[in-house]
Amino acid sequence: MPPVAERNSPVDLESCAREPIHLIGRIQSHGVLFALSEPDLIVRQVSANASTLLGTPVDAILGKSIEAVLGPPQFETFRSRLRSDDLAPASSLRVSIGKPAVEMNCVAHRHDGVLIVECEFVKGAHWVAPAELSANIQILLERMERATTILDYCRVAASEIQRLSGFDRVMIYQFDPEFNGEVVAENGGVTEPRSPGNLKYLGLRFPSTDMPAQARELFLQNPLRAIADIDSAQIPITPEIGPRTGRPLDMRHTFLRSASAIHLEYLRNMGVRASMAISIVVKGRLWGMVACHHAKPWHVDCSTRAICEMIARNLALQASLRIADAAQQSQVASRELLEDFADELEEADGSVNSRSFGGTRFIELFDADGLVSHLGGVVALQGVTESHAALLPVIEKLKKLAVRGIASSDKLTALDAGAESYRSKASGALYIGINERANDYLLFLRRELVETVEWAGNPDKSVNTDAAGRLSPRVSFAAWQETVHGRSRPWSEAELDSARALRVQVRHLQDIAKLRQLEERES
Ligand code: BLA
Repeated sequence: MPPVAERNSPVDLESCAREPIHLIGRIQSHGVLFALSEPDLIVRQVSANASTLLGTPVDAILGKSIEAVLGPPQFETFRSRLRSDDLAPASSLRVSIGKPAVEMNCVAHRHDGVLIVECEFVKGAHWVAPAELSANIQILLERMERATTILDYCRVAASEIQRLSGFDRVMIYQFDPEFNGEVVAENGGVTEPRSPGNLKYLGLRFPSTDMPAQARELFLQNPLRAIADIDSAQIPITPEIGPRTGRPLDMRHTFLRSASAIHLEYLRNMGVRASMAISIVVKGRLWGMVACHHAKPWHVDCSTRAICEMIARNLALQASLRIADAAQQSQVASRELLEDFADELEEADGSVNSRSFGGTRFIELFDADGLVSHLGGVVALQGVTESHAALLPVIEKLKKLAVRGIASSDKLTALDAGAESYRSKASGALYIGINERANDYLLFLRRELVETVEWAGNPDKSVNTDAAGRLSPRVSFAAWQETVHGRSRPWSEAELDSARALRVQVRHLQDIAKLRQLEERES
């Protein structure tokens, strides 16, 4: 139990995020796991259920070659796969093992100096026959070709993953910058008994605490995770500490790993018995997740899982292309504007001052509502703004936060409580520090965007702590409305890029103007 000081406090959530889920030491019961040393291929750790499957005590499996488990012909095939380094999950090996012999799909990977071999039972698993699969892929490709927006792609991916995997409900949710997720596409979802008043999750937001930082990190490394039955037995790995490594088995890349108890309780509270989650990774960051739910135990075989993973990868690729496209378009627009701006100044007297930013074109470029410019000691206000004096505390904070002159916020009240008084006029700001010594800067402002957010359950009660300090996830996922005040539309990466370009341009123009003045003085 954590020390008293750590209980009932935000530290609880941090400690949740510190749970080493990759070292959980248990697997799900629809397979067996062997951890081998190389090159001798001796079993050093094994899941306890191997004993029932093989009809031998665990001690008789440990310390022997995996050849004793696979039998000589299968062992040869297995060994040649290892030599060819062909260990991709999609290339599973069908083996027949145990007494009596059962069919299993066998997948291997290397991690932390250990060769981990996972075999899962074929019987009882949902799979798609090759003929059906090719028809499905054709339909998928046609629908993807017709999709024009990221949202279209999400919808196609959700419905095709549902069709292939057979899950009751398939959702795509997208993370915001703080890793709260909003369900943007949903298919199915009418059979879950626990959520009768809440049959749809589409449009609902889930707080970042539902999937803590270490789970997100794990999902970057291992993009697909399936839980066949949240109530099935959890099988311990034995011995717990690897005799060669001296550490618990690192299971981050395994697919049989048991899930953290708190997450199993979360799924139980949602009325979910089986789940599959696939990461959508864009530019090395989790963009979103595919979340699949089933009201009964549901196990999807590895080849079908691999296809679902491919669909999620394709979605990620489409999302990154669209994001890159949008960034390029805004880059072109800002470059053109900056070129025109430089030409006009050239034709005038060449100096940059607060009047140079008159008109609405810069406000439009940054999709802002107002602009405060402070150049050469002169303040000019355009569009919707608050007085310069009232904005000064926020400006000072942004100056301190600025990286190479740029800082932004979509919640000014978080920087200065005084911003509450003018939040309807300015709730967000983009600060461009041109010249620190001269205290020259531009401050673009955005108005408050009052938003009604529907959460899946009250986000302030996303975690409960009982008298003993034990954490548990929330029980209700019913839609819970929150009106968000004091926020503006967020500043996009492309807008921050434009801000950097504008800063470079204005500094350059100021340098030229200075040189000119010097030349004029000398001549
Ligand atoms: C894991 N939480 C997850 C995963 C998802 C979510 C997708 C990983 C996938 C999985 O193993 O199923 C969250 N699932 C969702 C959301 C939806 C969904 C948002 O279906 C919406 C539709 N969870 C909590 C709290 C904690 C917590 C309070 O609610 C901790 C204090 C922890 N979530 C938690 C942990 C994991 C997790 C530890 C990792 C589970 C594991 O893989 O061992």
